[in-house]
Amino acid sequence: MRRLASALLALGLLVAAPAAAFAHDVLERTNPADGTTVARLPGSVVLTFSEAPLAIGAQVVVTGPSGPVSSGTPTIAGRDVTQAIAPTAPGGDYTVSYRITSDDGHPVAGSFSFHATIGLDGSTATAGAAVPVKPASTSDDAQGSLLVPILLTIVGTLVLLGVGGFLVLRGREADRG
Ligand SMILES: [Cu+2]
Repeated sequence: MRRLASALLALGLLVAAPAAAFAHDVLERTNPADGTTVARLPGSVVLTFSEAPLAIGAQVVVTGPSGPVSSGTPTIAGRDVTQAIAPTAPGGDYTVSYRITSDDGHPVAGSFSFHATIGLDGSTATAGAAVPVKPASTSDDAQGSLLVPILLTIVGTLVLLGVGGFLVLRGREADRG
């Protein structure tokens, strides 16, 4: 009985292991973390995924007040994707956009933001120029989400006008008959 149980367990592990290895990789944490302020801009940003991404097609673009400051291509070590930042990068608001290939073959993309008080070049971020940090987003449908309520309002108004007109006409006919 015990043998059968361990045989079944081994079989279960054999079946489960590949399924787990081919799941969609999701971004678990970043350094610096999304929405945070760091005293000094680090020499690199680190993105940690739920599983090790594939070595192909990884892209990390770090953009600050002076434009893109990514230095070289990202390196993948296990679940960590590290992107170096150019030593000329100033202090200020930073957005990191990434695109990796999940170990199930699917592309995974998104972005996160942070603020660095002092840049790698030693410059201090000007207080007045601070732009509100926007939340991490994995989709580009911000405009679409505004368009839908507007369209619904227009359609709703047209339907109400149509129903209202129909009722008025029917009322008139009823009066005549
Ligand atoms: Cu997937």
